Amino acid sequence: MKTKTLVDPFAEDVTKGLTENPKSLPSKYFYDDRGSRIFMEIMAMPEYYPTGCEFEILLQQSPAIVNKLPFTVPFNIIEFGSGDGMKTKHLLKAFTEQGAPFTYIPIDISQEAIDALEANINQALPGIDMQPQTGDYFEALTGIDSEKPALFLFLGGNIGNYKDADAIALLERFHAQMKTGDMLLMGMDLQKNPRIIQKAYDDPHGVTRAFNMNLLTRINRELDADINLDQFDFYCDYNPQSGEVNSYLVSLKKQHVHSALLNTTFYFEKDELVWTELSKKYTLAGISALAQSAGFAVAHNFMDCRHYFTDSLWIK
Ligand code: AVI
Repeated sequence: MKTKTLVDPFAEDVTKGLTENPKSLPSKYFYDDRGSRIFMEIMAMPEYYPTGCEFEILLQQSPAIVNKLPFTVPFNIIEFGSGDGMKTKHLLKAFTEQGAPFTYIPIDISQEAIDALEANINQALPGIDMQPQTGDYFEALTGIDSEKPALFLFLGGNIGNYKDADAIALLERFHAQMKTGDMLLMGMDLQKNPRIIQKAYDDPHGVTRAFNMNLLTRINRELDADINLDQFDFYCDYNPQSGEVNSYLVSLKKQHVHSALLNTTFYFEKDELVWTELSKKYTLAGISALAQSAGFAVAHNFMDCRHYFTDSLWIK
């Protein structure tokens, strides 16, 4: 039988998450190739409003965002988790039209995403000064000209997937990389009618369900496990008082599953939950408080017409 020492972070995190009480699996593991494709399907669903809202903000308000920036000398636009750049191109177009002297530095863990981004941006804005980086956000920053003022971008609402303490820790790391006067544009989902939020995550097409179940498929494939997907369900719940969507996998019976690669058996009670994701929704007051606790001040909130989502501009 194949066995594996615990040097692989996925193996370590799965082992920890499925032996702890309560059980959990980190949502960052949703995004293998299949998971990334399912996430694209989520973003295309009418019920999943955040993507369309942020698209509207950047399409319609990029000139206003550009006007809020104080930079007069050449500056960097550094984007964390840029993906394929389809939204950001509207912002870059507004900068280009104003003759702003910038270098665009997109950073993404996925080479596939960076390749798509380069093709998209080169086609939409030929001649743009672009220095794409693949890999870890903070490692990628070490090679960048840090003398220039910078606008940092963290779009898409990704901050909502971090627990409060982890969000502050991440924002503090951004803060430590920034100079006084540098700015950060943060995509953040806002609290709204709870039914709208519930439907975006507990979608009627079963796409978010497939996104969560794919974690079990990934464990089967990468850790040589024998999980029967029919014995698990997906459940998610928006709590309008806390502003949190929490997602879970639910064991439908008392069962155990075995990973041959880890040489480990994991035990589940009937109806036991495995927490898979937090997706936090903010109030404007909560956004100010979060900014402040990481050392920033909110300069402006750029919201879509329904006030569902904000691209919140912060200054160090
Ligand atoms: C990537 N992130 C901002 C998404 C969200 O809305 O929390 C991930 C997601 N999970 C379920 N649907 C979408």
